[in-house]
Amino acid sequence: MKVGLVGYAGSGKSTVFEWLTGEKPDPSKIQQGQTAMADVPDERLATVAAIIKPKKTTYTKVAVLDTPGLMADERKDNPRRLGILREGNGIVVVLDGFTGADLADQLRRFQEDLLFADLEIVSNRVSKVEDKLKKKARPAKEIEADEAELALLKRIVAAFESGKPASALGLNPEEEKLVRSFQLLTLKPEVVLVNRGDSGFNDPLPADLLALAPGAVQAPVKLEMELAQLDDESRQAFMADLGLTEFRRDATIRAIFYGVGREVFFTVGEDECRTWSIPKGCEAVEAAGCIHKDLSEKFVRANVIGYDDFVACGYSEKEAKTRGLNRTEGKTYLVKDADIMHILASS
Ligand SMILES: Nc1nc2c(ncn2[C@@H]2O[C@H](COP(=O)(O)OP(=O)(O)OP(=O)(O)O)[C@@H](O)[C@H]2O)c(=O)[nH]1
Ligand SMILES: [Mg+2]
Repeated sequence: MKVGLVGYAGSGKSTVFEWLTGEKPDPSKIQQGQTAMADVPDERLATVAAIIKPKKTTYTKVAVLDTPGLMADERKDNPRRLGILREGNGIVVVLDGFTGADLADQLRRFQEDLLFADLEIVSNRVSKVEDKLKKKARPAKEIEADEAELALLKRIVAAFESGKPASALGLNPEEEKLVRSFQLLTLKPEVVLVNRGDSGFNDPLPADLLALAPGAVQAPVKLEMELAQLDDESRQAFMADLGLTEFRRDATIRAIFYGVGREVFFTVGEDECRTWSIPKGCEAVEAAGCIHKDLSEKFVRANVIGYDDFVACGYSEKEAKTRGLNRTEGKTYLVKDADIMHILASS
């Protein structure tokens, strides 16, 4: 699971990268992009671990990719810079919220750049398919497939030309499969993060920004990193002075994780308690595959306890069984966030 930090040059992507992952970006790798991992904090897992006291507690991680900033005025090189992002599962748009630049305007322009980069890819493909269709003596089946692809590509181009992202087309699974290899940026889930300076982080986000990105979040990223260097006493004094009630890093990682459409399930035991990253609402058999490919291939059933039931049973699987709250589910069971699961596979 990988998310790419994107935005205009100097919006604070590399600062956010360090804030989220704890790793300093290597300046020599700016052009090709660089990745580091961040734990996805989960208070529920912390509570479970405090009670069960396993030997090991493991939080699922998200890979964070720092990318070179886009030029606001010179668009020509932007599609190349955005190309680095294509393999990511989601996008975090970092907006400059510390120089007073208009936030909604930045986001609008940035989304146009994403469209522009996708348009270039889809238009190239349109030309290729059109050329193929000009060739004579090809099997009817191939022609049919090319015509279907071309019709879809043209629909996508029309959406781009009217300023709509590919995600607005509501592609069906078959259509998504056809365009999957293009890794369209405007099909990827997007989270907007406003990088605030030393003030303004408690102000509500502007309504015009929220109209474009209802789930947008904000944090004083650089300030938090500076405060983290201080001893406890000075930090608390500064935070009180500044009106910063808590660090927002953990909440931001969670907002990103859930914002790009992920959820977790839990495995619990004396050896290890752990969260596993899954696509929201996936089937049990797919969730099993997130632990190990074998578990999905040889899936037999899953024993599931809903998180709230687990809490109500005093975090005891035994108690859940006694009360009949430990359910047996099959392959197609739709996993819910924080379900406690035991996957059973054939040997
Ligand atoms: N005052 C202030 N400066 C910040 C803040 N966040 C980042 N900066 C500064 O802005 C400059 C750019 O920050 P970076 O994190 O390198 O921005 P970037 O988006 O990675 O830039 P490119 O990689 O060049 O696109 C640096 O000098 C940062 O120290 C902030 O909240 N307040
Ligand atoms: Mg940078």
